[in-house]
Amino acid sequence: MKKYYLTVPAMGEGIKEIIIIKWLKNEGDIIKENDIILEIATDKVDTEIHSPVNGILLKILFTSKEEVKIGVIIAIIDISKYENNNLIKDEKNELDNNNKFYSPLVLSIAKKEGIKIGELKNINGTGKNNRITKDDLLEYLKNDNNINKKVYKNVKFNNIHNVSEIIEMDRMRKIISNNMIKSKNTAVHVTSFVETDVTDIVLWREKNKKNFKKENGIKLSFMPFFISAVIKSIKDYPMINISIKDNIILKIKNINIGIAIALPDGNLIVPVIKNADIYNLKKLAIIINDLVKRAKSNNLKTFEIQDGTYTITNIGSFGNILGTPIINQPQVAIIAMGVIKKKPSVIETSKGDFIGIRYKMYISHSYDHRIIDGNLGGSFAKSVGYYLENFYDNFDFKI
Ligand code: CO6
Repeated sequence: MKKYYLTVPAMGEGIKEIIIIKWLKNEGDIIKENDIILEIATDKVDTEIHSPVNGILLKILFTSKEEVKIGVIIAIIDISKYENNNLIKDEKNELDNNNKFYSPLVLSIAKKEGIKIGELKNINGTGKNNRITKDDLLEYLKNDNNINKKVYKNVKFNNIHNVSEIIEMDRMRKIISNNMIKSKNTAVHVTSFVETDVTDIVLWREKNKKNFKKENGIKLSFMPFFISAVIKSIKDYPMINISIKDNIILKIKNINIGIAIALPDGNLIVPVIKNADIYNLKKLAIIINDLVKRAKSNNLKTFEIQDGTYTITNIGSFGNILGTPIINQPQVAIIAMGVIKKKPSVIETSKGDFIGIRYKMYISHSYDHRIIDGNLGGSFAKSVGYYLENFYDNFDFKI
């Protein structure tokens, strides 16, 4: 018998082990090259392990919820059986009485969601030979409200009569939830607020955005300006770009800026622009555009969400004026940019004060009071406001 030993692949810098979420194949199942064998989680992302070979799953060596180190063998696949053509015979097990073929992954999702095999024939398959793909099934579940057919066997509810729907948290939500609790239990969060006048940026962007789009094929949002102002402030206040380990402070050389991106499914991810200080506005705009696009289509790589040293969240995207964001551990601070709004404002001139209409924005800066006191945390926020307000003197805005 020829055996293939399936190991946990390298998952990127800093990841030494994974947790098995669940096996999508059972011992004895036919495996095709690229089939998803199991779902795994790291402390950064959930992902899947695909089979690099055709064969039959002979032995599963670890069970769900077990931690396994990178490189360790987790399953044995018998690849000689495939060569003997047993697959063709076994595939018949996956046929319904209409002789339609369903992949093990589709069957496994259907089973989980309480969809009977007979019901699968109602779904239009977009795969090869009109086969139903995982996406077809997920779309069906979304549109047809079939998600409610899922049976929650192990959950006891006290007050079920007033519940309209039961939704299980997906893995990403669970990770976010755990990270939030961990951060709140680790850092002593406090938040300082400043208001800044971003009129120059708004007017300059308005004047240039059409041309920018024409030349670069992407839009020029406010994010590159926010990031540039934060970078300048980190250079002025390097003790913001740190991390704490026990009682040790680690000053970080690189400025790696995380940006919070809201995902279509309601989750949130924070990709990181490594060494963000080497880029001008234009390059930042291009990088952000790419990260946002790939984040929203679930196409980020593990290393792209690692090693952030400071995080920006643009809560003005959804019209909020202020926020008290939670620090992304092991960082020590996070900044939230509020909505930019026109406001009546006092303008001081040599000929006296007058009221004018200005574009104003609140900045909220949450920081870990274990290590950052109000003076530093508040001054940092003020500095970001200053750089945004004095845009013409401080930005490389040649686009
Ligand atoms: N004010 C006013 N208008 C804004 C602002 C602000 N702050 N930000 C964006 N916009 C405008 C923007 O200019 C666009 O206008 P047009 O150019 O005229 O079309 C429009 O809103 C849409 O911008 P978009 O969001 O598409 O692009 P942007 O580059 O500004 O933002 C993003 C990218 C990834 C940051 C954003 O899409 C996003 O996901 N934002 C939400 C992030 C989030 O959910 N943060 C919450 C984290 S939890 O912080 C938290 C306080 C706690 C609760």
